[in-house]
Amino acid sequence: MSRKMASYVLGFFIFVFSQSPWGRVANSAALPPLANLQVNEAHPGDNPAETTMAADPTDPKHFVAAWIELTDPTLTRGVIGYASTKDGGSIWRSALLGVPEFPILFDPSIVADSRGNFYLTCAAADINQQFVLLESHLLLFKSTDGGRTFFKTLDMPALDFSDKPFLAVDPATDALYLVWGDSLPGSGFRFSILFSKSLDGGVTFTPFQVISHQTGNADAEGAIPSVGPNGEIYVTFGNLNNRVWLNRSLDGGATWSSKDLVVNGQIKQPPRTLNGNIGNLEFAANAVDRSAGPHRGRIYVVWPDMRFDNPDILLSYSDDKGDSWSSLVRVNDDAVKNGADQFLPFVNVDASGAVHVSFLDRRSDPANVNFALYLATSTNGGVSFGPNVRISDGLHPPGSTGFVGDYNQPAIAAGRIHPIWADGRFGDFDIFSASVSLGDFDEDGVLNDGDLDGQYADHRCTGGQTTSCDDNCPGIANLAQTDTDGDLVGDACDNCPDVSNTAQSDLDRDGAGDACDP
Ligand SMILES: [Ca+2]
Ligand SMILES: [Ca+2]
Ligand SMILES: [Ca+2]
Ligand SMILES: [Ca+2]
Repeated sequence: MSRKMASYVLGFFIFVFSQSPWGRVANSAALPPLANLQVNEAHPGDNPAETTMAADPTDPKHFVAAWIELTDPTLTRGVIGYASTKDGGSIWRSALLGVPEFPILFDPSIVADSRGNFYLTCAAADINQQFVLLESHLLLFKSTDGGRTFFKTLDMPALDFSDKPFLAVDPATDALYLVWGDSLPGSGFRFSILFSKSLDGGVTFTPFQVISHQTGNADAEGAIPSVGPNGEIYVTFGNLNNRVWLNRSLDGGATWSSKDLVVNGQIKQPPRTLNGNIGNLEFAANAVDRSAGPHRGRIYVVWPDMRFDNPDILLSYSDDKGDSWSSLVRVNDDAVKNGADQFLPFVNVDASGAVHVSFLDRRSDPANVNFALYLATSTNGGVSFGPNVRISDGLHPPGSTGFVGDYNQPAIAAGRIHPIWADGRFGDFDIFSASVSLGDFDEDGVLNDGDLDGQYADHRCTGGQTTSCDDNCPGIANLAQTDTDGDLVGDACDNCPDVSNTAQSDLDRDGAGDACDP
């Protein structure tokens, strides 16, 4: 949430502290692959959105998620919703976290340390009925009981307005790194990026350092930290317009680059409000390869960009700690210039070095309103992405508020990725997740990389072959791998199953490929 948005969001308060009993959402015991699992407990009139999830390094089936729980239809009040699962995501137990002195909490970020403690940060604000900001703080909570309860360990007054804190942990040392936005005195209310760390499990934090160097009228917003294999700290942020920057510390946060490294300076920013009144704040995200694979240490950055005509997800990577950046990769694989919005990207790198980009996508709705969560995977270090897989179980509408959040952060553990997002399938927003096998998305027994050459979707099954080849429709179970037209796209996916069209272009997005759609 930006200050500009906050001035719109924070108004007409009648203070009500919100606290729900510990609720439970039980999903089906026998989960089909790619089942969508509700994470939140629905409260009438609520609008949860903006999600973050962390995995417990000591238990691969234990995850804790958090989101903003907007508790007023005018988006003027909110608490943090959070939930935990101990069975890999079929049963989630949720609760609300409120602080009496702050009518709205927002921008949650959650991480876990190597001992299974969870840390949750968020911004907090109070504002009067004339829309004047009375108080703004940065909060951090810790959970030592697996995400069942949280207690506050940090309550830091803002310089002006604390915005979008985000956390990272160095898994080798349990150092906790916190970044956020605020405006410095004399800056004319332009945001800078601030940094602080804790070396004692979130009990004490160092005085903040300013780590962004943008000049002129540029805001620096949307900071995301990550930690490289040798303890490097990388923080990306942008001006929410045409630039994404990176700053880094190679000494555990003591010193930072004296100037911001440009990840990309030619971004064409998608609209701030997408069709259907969906807020779209253009945050970039980053992740570092900590695997033992060939791209160990590579930094990946993703962001929304419409330079190719409409909002896409683009990626660039660096092998030299951010000094230089690769040429662009378009992550989403729908037809260029088809008018479909992709938005809210996040990137994770798994233990094998595969790169997973998740985002919201309207490619299958010609009206460009309803969306689904998609996953795009690269097994060649981000050089190219395989067939995008729809994780949502259909296209779903935005909720009544249009606030889908500014980010959705998945978690990976034990060979499975757990994307998390909000959609309005039940009317107002609810939070959903899925537990997705990284080796066999649809769990039909035909592996994504069935020929075991390390590359996803490079030798796809066809001609009756079902073994020693890569799944030809990796997001829909198709054990027979039938491919009538032999174009390497299985009939289960093929938008022209009788006409060879490997690229699957469908410019009018009606589900019939251009090759067979006169
Ligand atoms: Ca499969
Ligand atoms: Ca392969
Ligand atoms: Ca085919
Ligand atoms: Ca078509």
